[in-house]
Formats: sequence, C-alpha cells, structure tokens
Amino acid sequence: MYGQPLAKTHSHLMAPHDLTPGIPRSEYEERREKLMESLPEGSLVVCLGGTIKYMSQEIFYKFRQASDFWYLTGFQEPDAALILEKTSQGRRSYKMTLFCEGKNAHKEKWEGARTGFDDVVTLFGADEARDSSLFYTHLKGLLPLYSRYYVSPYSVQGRRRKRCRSLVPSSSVGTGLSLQEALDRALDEVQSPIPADLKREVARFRAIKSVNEQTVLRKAADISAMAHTKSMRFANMQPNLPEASLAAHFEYLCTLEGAQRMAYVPVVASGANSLVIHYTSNDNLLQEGDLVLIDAGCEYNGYTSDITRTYPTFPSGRFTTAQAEIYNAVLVALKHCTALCRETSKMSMYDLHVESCKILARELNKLGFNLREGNAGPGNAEVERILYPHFLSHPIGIDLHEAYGNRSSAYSSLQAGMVITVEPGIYVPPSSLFPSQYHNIGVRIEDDVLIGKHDPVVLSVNAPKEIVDVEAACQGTLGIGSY
Ligand SMILES: [Mn+2]
Repeated sequence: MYGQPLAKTHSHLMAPHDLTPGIPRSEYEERREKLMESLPEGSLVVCLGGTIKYMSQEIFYKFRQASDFWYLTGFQEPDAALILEKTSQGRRSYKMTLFCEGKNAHKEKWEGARTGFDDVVTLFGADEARDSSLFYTHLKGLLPLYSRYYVSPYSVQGRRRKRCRSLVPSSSVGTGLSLQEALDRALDEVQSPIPADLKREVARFRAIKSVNEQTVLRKAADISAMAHTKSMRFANMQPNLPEASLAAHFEYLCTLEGAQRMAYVPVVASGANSLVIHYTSNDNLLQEGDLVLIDAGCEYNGYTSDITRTYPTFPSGRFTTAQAEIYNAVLVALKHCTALCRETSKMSMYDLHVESCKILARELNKLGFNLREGNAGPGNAEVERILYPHFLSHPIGIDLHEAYGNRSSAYSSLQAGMVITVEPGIYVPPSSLFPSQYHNIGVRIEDDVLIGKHDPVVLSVNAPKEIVDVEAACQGTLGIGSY
C-alpha cells in the first residue's frame, strides 16, 4: 500500500514510532523545526528528492534517496520535492508541502506501491501533499512571496546558468519538466533574490548526530566490522583467491545482515595494488606472502560505515617482520589520533592530521627511513606527498563524506556527537629513497569514531586491528567471525 516500509507493514524492520528504521517520526519533525528556526524571516526552502539513475538506456540502478531530502522528510520515493515556508500562521513555525507521484495503478503495477497524498500528510507530517506535476506552477506562485531562497541541489540553478538542463532524464511530471528543470525555470523567471545553498544550512545540523543516529551508525559499523573479521579468515582459506571474491564475500555478509548497499565501491588491493588509494578494479589474485588492504563499508538504514583493514593472506596468516613494522607504525598513529577524538582535546581534523604526519615520520625513522620530523607542510614532503598522500579524516553520516557544515570544518574544534573517520596509512613505493625491505607495502587502518565530551567511542571497534587479533582472525582462532 505504501511506497516504503512503515512500522505497520514492516514491524520486523522498525519500532512502532519509527518513520524510517531507527529514526522516530518526531525526530524528523525536530530536524525541520530546527532548520526553519535557524533561517531568517521570509525564508523559503526547496529541497528536491533523488531521481532514478540509469546504467544505460532504460536499465536503472537501485534507487537511493537524496541525502538532505531524506534527512528532512524520511520519504523514500523518487521524483519528490519538499517546500518549507517560514510562516507564523498555522500549527507550527513553517508550512510543509511535499510533492510526489501519488497513487497510479498502471505505474504501481510495474514499479511497486506509491504512498497516496492523504497518507503522505498523515504519515510524513506534511501540511499538504501534491502531485509532482504541479510543482512548477506551485513554486512559481510562491517565490514572489518570499525574500530568501534556500535550494538543494544548488550547483545548477544556484549559479544561475541560463537554461541549464540537468542530465537526469525527465520524470513523468505533467509539465514535461523534470523537478530540477522546473526548479531552474521558476528561479530563472524571478529576478531576485539569488538563492543560497540549502546543503550548507542542513550540514550544520547533520554534523552532530542524535542518539538515534549514533545507534544506527554503530549498527552499520558493527555489520561492516563483522564482515571484515570473517573476510580475514576467508582470505586465508585458499591460495590465489581473486580480489573480487573477497569483495563479493564482504558484500554478501553485509547484505545478509540487512545492509541496503555498500556505502562505496570496495577497495580490495593485494600486494602493490594497495599503493593505489582508490584501487577498485579488484581483478588480481592474492599472492602468497602479500598483504591485502580492504577498504569497505556498508550503508545501513540510511547511514554509512567506512572501515579499512590490512592483513596477511594464505597460507600463514602472519605478517612478515617488514609488514608488521609498517603496520605497527600506522597503528601507533591511529591510536594516538583516536585518543584525541574528544571535545576536551580542542583539536580540529586538521590538527589531528598534522599529528598523524608527525607520528608516522617518527615511527618510520625508527625503521631506518630518513624523514624530516616536525610540523606538516613542506618540511614533511615525503610523508605527506609520497608515503601518506591523503588526509587523516572526514566526517561520515548519511553521506560517506558528509558535507562540512560550519561546525564540522576541517579547521574547527571537534564537538561531541560528530562522527569522523581516522585513517592513517603508509604506502611505500619501490624507490631508492626508502629502505628496500618495505618496498610495495601499503597499509591503511581506518576506524569510525564518535567524538565524545571526554572520550572517543570507536564505532568500528569490532573489526580486529591489534596484530595478535588480526593474525588470530586470519588463522581462524579468534573465536569470533570464524567459519
Ligand atoms: Mn574513509
């Protein structure tokens, strides 16, 4: 009957008060309330939902809702749009209109149920639900009544490119315009004001995770951590395992636990492939004695996880001395930075990154590297540009790379409730600059960390990372995650 799982139809997926699994209806109401309270008088918010994306011709990908639209509504159907008007009339500080497709017997026969307009009002808290084909006319009538516009997506019409057409195929809205085209055209036709980017406003709130969000994020990380643990054993059960098999095994385990999709294309990089940060071809075979680096995480009930582990493969399930030495250097940096993931450290993500560069340089010099220590920057060029060419950290949440709101900028202090990754790495190219026993070893260890007031909470704690635990998982003696 409905276009998405609801408590009354899918009690196996969610609690009675949840609008989406793990997030109660009241929380969606609070999100809109807080957003609208933060915006000046005369504000109009327009947020488009996602559209179906196509692999080729009419072959579509599984739909994923646009993140901000989902955050503000919990509505999971494609081709929908949200308008919030800041107004003192009515039962709350804003008026909410949701545009969607509504019931359509023919379409539903092919694509599955859609939620009807009356139910959209009752279930999703809209003041009004209207057909998407009316979006253009409705919006055009509203724009002159408001003095500030906040729109999402912003990139196309925000810059006022004339008659810019989106690449997204038109939905079947009655005007023949896609929602994006309707938004662009309506904005083109009013001269002022220039719209602002809604994403920046919403990001300020998305940066701090509620207790319910923290619970879902922990579950997402738990599922991925379990899949990593079992994959350690799987990579040690047969010789020459294809990297793609390890990826398939990881995805299979996450799906069994209820994850809707991978949060990103898994990196399964054996041997020297691990020196490529975003290696995703995954088409080589694991060689005896090599390490394998897996950067993989699932999306669960709208929240992502992002975990990397690096471990030995068939037949020994043991690190060589050189591998263990690099691994240990990365682990020391990870632990050092993780301990600072608390509000009381008054540090920013950038500060943590600088710390990680210092620690890595110090640890590598103990191994015979000849790196300048001290502050990051030009003095640390080999570490930052060659051995560790990426940033330590990024916020995660509904998006794998959550937008930096003002409160989560890389340069502002960490705040309790933020969730970030901590992911130092070392990738040693076969260069005479570096000791030869370490050539072609690549190690990254990545955790998801909830910033606490006084202490960090490692959400991905269940994925082994101490050498003794990793080797035990590889050898099938850890006691958890074994076959
Ligand atoms: Mn990451």
